[in-house]
Amino acid sequence: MHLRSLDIASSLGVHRSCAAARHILPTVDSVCTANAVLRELGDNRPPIVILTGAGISAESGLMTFRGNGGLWEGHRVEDVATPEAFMRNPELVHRFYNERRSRLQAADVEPNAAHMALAMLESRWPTSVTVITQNVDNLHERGGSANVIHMHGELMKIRHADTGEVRHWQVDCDATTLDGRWRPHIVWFGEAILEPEIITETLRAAGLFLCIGTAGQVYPAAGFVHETVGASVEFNIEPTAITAAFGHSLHGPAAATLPGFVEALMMAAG
Ligand code: BJW
Repeated sequence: MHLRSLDIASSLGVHRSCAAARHILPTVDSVCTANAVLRELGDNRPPIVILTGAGISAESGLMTFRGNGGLWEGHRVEDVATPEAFMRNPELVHRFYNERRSRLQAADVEPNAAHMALAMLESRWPTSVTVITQNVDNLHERGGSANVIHMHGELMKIRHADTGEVRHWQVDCDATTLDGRWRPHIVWFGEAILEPEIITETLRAAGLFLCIGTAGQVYPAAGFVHETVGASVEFNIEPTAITAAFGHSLHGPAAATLPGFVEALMMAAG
């Protein structure tokens, strides 16, 4: 193990070699990976961009899309989350989002240790930290992150189908809401993602790309790893469709793997 790895590992209470402790202390892998990334960065502390997906919110009690059969009331997400599905059956699509909006406001749904770790990183890293999330929940903001781009929209907002006006919305929405022309503020398949120019600029400026809890099956997000240069780490409970594109992978629940990784980065940042 590199000398600096030993320093950071022991100060975090990790005393075994990375290989020996891999199956005993999950945080050892996190610290080893952070140290490998720090070696790649050298003395640089470049802007960090973080792509998150449904997996980061799984431990907060929100369902992922493609796990457990990936079905919602017998529908694939691809069949519910399209403009055509909304035109065909607005009640079904509104119900899909109403149930998720309601669930997001349940007392037991709270940001987890992974959301908190990213907020801490943003407050301590010497250059910018940007979260680009595919998630429509608000757990990054509730966890303390301020620099968040919601590329697929937000559950707690609705949008006017004709004017594009966006409003904060906490209760159910359906064809009788206001003037009856409101839809979830969500990017469905076949629709353009939000903030594409800012996302492209942010990816180009980054020197470290972290990708957390996404299956890597939905584009353009799944291609972001190819738009960055520099170090990259994927955090997921299992290998994904895009694992091979990353310099490093950490397998395990994000709430277990991310805090130790972030802690080691922050210690190096001083
Ligand atoms: C854990 C964990 C734990 C579990 N810890 N990990 C190129 C090639 C082919 C197709 C396309 C292409 N480019 C575009 C397309 C078409 C399409 C697309 O990608 N189709 C695919 C099916 C192939 N893309 C689009 O249509 C996009 N728009 C677009 O490209 O527009 C072009 C355009 C330009 C200009 C004008 C007009 C058009 C839009 C995509 C919109 C996606 N929308 C959805 C639903 C809406 C939001 C919502 O309801 O919430 O977004 S689909 C759904 O998938 C949702 C998610 O944000 C998205 C990604 O899912 P995610 O996050 O990866 O979740 P899961 O469940 O799949 O995976 C969870 C992962 O977590 C797993 O890997 C687990 O292992 C892991 N995990 N617990 C760590 N504790």
